Amino acid sequence: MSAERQPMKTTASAWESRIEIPGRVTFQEGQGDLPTVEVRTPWSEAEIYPHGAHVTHFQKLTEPPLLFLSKMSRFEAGAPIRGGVPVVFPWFGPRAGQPAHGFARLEDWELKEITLSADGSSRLHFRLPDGLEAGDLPPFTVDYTVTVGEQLILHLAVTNRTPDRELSFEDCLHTYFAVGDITAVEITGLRGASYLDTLDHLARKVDADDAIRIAAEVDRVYVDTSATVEIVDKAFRRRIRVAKEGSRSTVVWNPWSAKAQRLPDFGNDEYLQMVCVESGNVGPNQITLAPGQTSTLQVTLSTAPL
Ligand code: TA6
Repeated sequence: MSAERQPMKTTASAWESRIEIPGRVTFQEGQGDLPTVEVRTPWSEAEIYPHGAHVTHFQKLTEPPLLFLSKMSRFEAGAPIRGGVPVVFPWFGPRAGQPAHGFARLEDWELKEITLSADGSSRLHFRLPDGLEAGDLPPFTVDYTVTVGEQLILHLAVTNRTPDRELSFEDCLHTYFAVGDITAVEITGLRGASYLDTLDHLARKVDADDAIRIAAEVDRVYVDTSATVEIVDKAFRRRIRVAKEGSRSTVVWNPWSAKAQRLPDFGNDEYLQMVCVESGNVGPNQITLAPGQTSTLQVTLSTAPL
């Protein structure tokens, strides 16, 4: 065991026995009596629900929360949490007779390991349970690690466990960011990129603007882009950097007022305090893995004062 890392293995039973690392990683009862893992570091704090391996909170000690979480969110088995970072797998968007954005965010993931680093950051490794009712999908493994420190680093790895079949899927870290006032936000990094406009029958368009400014519902799937995106939040005087690896799609979404009122788990005015900038591989960027192959998607979230 290197001085740098003091890996501590937790298993499901360990979960029940509440193995904790006082002051750094503790187990609490969250909303809806769902269990949560609370993480504290010298720079930040975070909260993760094994329900969906869902990061619901990340906040640097000197800033407002980085992630938006709806006050109307449900916290119950079989329902997605509204806000934070929903893990979208194995499909993105609606699917007849199936949960929107796939089943991964509805399952209870197993906390496999907690790794403490000497610098004070902590890494939590979750795994989607095997043997899920996944329709015609061949056997796969999904591992998700959340590293909490001065940054929030999310890493999703999908492995095709078959010896003879391809595995095709979409994945996305559907991140809800907290902003002070959506009308004073600019989103940069996507100029010149093509996007599918969900509000216009998925028409393919090119973003010619130097920044995205939101004054109505926006729901765009940018394709074939690995660009880093920045959210410039003039109200919170903060710049949020969304850097990604292993992702060819970026989704930008704000429901605006009419859709916000139609969402039962979303406050009517909450659209003013959030924007989704989601990193993944969706639509034409879906992933196909050969037998035994693994794909990884990593998102690094950092902030700086404006
Ligand atoms: O973020 C893009 C999107 O697909 C939007 O169309 C909207 O449906 C949003 O996801 C929220 O989806 P959800 O299933 O979490 O309500």
